[in-house]
Amino acid sequence: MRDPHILPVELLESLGVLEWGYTEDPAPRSFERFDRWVAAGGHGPLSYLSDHRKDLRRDLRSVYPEFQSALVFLFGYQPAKKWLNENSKYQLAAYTLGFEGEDYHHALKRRLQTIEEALDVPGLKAVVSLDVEPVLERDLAHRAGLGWFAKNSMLIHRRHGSYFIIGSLLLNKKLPLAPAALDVDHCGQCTACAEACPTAAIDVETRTLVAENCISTFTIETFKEQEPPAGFDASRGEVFGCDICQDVCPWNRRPLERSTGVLNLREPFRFLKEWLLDLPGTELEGLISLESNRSFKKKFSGTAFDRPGKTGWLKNLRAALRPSRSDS
Ligand code: B12
Ligand code: SF4
Ligand code: SF4
Repeated sequence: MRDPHILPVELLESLGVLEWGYTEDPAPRSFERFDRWVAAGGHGPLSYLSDHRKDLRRDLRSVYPEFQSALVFLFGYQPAKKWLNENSKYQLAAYTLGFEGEDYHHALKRRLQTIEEALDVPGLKAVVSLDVEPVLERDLAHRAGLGWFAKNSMLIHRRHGSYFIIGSLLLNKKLPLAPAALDVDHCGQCTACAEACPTAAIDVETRTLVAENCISTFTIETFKEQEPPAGFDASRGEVFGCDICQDVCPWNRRPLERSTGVLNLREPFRFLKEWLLDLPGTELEGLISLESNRSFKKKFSGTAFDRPGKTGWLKNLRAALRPSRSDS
């Protein structure tokens, strides 16, 4: 953590910020790579990457015309990851529980707004970038000196690994901060992530994914009944998201060792433990079947889990609990 004059260290720590960086560069280094990936169909069913929003990613000024600089923050969720490793029957992406059970789009937006309020700069305006804006956020974090583009396609930070969400404030003014030193590759000869990916979704040459093959796409972004990607049967039974290529990454070992492993769910999200973590899978499938679409949405509203809806969840559970699995 640095420069306590711009942002107090205690405030950032209390908001779960692992590290932060600064850049004045509006243009991603990797737009051409992204463009080639889309042209080759790498985005698969993720049409929000290929429609009119694709070219908006070329320059941050198409998202925020007054852009002069950005503050980029890494919000960690290692405690939830460690807790899940030690306690869960299910394979859930840990980010889902990492922000007290609340959908990070809500929880971290508030935290970014708190940071914005703490910035004591006359005339400063800020726009939040948090996942859904047409911004190449890994590239933005890279330009802010926060890590390298790894073979599993994650942005990895040398000290903090990759279990973090990237959230940014796009600003209308420059701040008195030095430009960041850009990180270089630290994957070396390792290919553990590509070897561990059960659905062969990782292209180590381009460091991108075939999104259609990724279990995360199947379990989070696919809302209708459909077959899982080939190889899913060899996975660990992921019911929502997938952390396999991060779990095997050596850069995540130390950050997890340093972490507390405490799962902190606040009201009204405590029911998540009872529903998702304590029940055997077949009972969960039965419970979800009994809910109407509307009551399912209502129950999970405000969490990460309402995105695929009831149909999407039943599809996930059926795929994950096929007879070959023993974890139900
Ligand atoms: C679409 C999307 C997905 C898709 C596609 C993922 C993918 N890898 O492309 C799916 C649904 C599969 C997905 C899954 C996940 N996602 Co996602 N996703 C996004 C989203 C919305 C866009 C990503 C995108 O544009 N992908 C297209 C690829 C081509 O672009 P890219 O990922 O930026 O990759 C660039 C670099 O790899 C670079 N590059 C590669 N090699 C080199 C070499 C050099 C020299 C250079 C300069 C550049 C370079 O070029 C690429 C193009 O810019 C971002 C949020 C955002 N707005 O950016 C979150 C985001 C990438 N996701 C995130 C997370 C947490 C996940 C999951 C871990 C969730 C889970 N547990 O299930 C998984 C991880 C899967 C994985 N291994 O990537 C985080 C990643 C944080 C991090 N540490 O990197 C993000 C940034 C959200 C956030 N705000 O924090 N995701
Ligand atoms: S998230 Fe899972 S399915 Fe997707 S690339 Fe990583 S290991 Fe493969
Ligand atoms: S597992 Fe190895 S190759 Fe994959 S991202 Fe981590 S260090 Fe890089």
